Amino acid sequence: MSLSHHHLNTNILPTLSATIPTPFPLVFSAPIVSFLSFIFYSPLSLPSSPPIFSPFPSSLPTRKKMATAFSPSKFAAQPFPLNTTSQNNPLTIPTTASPFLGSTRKLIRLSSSSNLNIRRRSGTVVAVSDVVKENKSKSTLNLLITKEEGLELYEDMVLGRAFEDMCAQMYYRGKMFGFVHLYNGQEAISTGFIKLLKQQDSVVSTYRDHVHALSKGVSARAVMSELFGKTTGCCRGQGGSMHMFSREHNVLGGFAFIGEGIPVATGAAFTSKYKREVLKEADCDHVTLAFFGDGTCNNGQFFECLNMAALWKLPIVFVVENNLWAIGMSHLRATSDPQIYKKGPAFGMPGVHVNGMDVLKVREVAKEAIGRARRGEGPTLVECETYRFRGHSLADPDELRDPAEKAHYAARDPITALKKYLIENSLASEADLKAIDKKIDEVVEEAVEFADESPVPPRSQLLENVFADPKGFGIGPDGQYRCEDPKFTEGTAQV
Ligand SMILES: Cc1ncc(C[n+]2csc(CCOP(=O)(O)OP(=O)(O)O)c2C)c(N)n1
Ligand SMILES: [Mg+2]
Repeated sequence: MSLSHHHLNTNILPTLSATIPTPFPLVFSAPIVSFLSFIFYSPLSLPSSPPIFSPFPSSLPTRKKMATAFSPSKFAAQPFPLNTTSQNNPLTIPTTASPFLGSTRKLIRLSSSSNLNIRRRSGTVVAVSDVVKENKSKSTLNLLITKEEGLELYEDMVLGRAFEDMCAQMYYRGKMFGFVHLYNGQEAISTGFIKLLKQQDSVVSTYRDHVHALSKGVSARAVMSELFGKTTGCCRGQGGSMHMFSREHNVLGGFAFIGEGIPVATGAAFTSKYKREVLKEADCDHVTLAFFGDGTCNNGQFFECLNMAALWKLPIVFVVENNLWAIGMSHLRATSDPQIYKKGPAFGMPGVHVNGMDVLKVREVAKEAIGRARRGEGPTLVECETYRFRGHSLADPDELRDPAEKAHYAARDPITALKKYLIENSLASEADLKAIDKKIDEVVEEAVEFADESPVPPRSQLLENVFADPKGFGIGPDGQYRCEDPKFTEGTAQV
């Protein structure tokens, strides 16, 4: 039976901590995290001055040429000689024209009135690049994917989109508390990468994590219930939107503090290598993917982890989801060299730029990078140029970004693009795709129904897993602190 969302009771979700005296900060409880997040995330705290779309109208450098193939092997073997110049560096690849950030160039010129001088690094770009060539051939022999693969990618992207469109509805109906950040528009990245992984491989995400969890196989029910704060959620309702976690699927967390997940991912990759090389578990070839945004790349943890990953040749792929904005801060305005992929070669690993609105191109690059990690050849930095179709979070009215820019990227919707490819290449019919849309609608409806009917966590769960030594903390079913119970002898933590 399909649930009519118009009839959902919007008042059944009390914020647990609101009714309970809390003598200590509940570091990991969803409401408090949400509160902290509010301080960080609130669009209300942004300066009220009009947005400056870009500070540098005409001073962008002449675009360099980019290489025509992703060729990480060029980076795998030899170290960079210290005295190598860009002329004689064997790793320097002549570059060809690329659409990189060029997509916004016109808009930048149009909308910018500021005239800041931007000092740019000169010299040849030392980087491999995207340009997984589009195959124009109609022959099925030369297609980038099989029919089955195409349908799987389509289904996963539609799941991500439909699931989150539903999240927006539920959020505005008061079913979710805290902040909720959607991934609309960026689905090609999650799908293009994660659908190539094995169960044992790990994924680390940010607060924009629902779709990564879904792509990795966490059920729509478990993710929706987590968003609803219910016991059936993948963190038993204790994590909420920004903290998806699944041990079974090796989703090692969504992280609310930017850059926080990158060291965790680096540690997971280190674990794989340690198991294989030190503990001699020969079949341990697990790969870790770390997803994070463009703004996060200006954070120190990014650089530290790139260094360690390259130094120890860890099986990790750093996937930058460059949606050109960090809340209301333009990437071009905040970053000394906006071409993030170029930072890979600075640490001795390949850096690749790819059109993140094209799932097939993302997938081709992902195959190379994941394969490289699995073969023990070390890390790769992949920058996916993308765009979020909604505000930073559902609390953001999204008034800062230029409508022309939004329209520009809306026309590149990755789902529409894949649909077109599948139909034009006779890999799927309209009817095939409609059937998938319908199936996903049902999955999402059912997930909402399930989440809505699931129980809220008991009060006693509120302080679980918060303190290293749980003795003395926790609230019993009677609402009293367990430590005040004379019979209290055991800890309260249960996982
Ligand atoms: C350490 C830290 N500093 C600041 C913030 C506040 N903050 C939340 S999101 C965000 C922008 C991140 O932008 P980006 O990395 O591009 O990711 P996107 O939201 O675009 O996916 C910032 C600065 C935070 N969460 N953590
Ligand atoms: Mg961003």
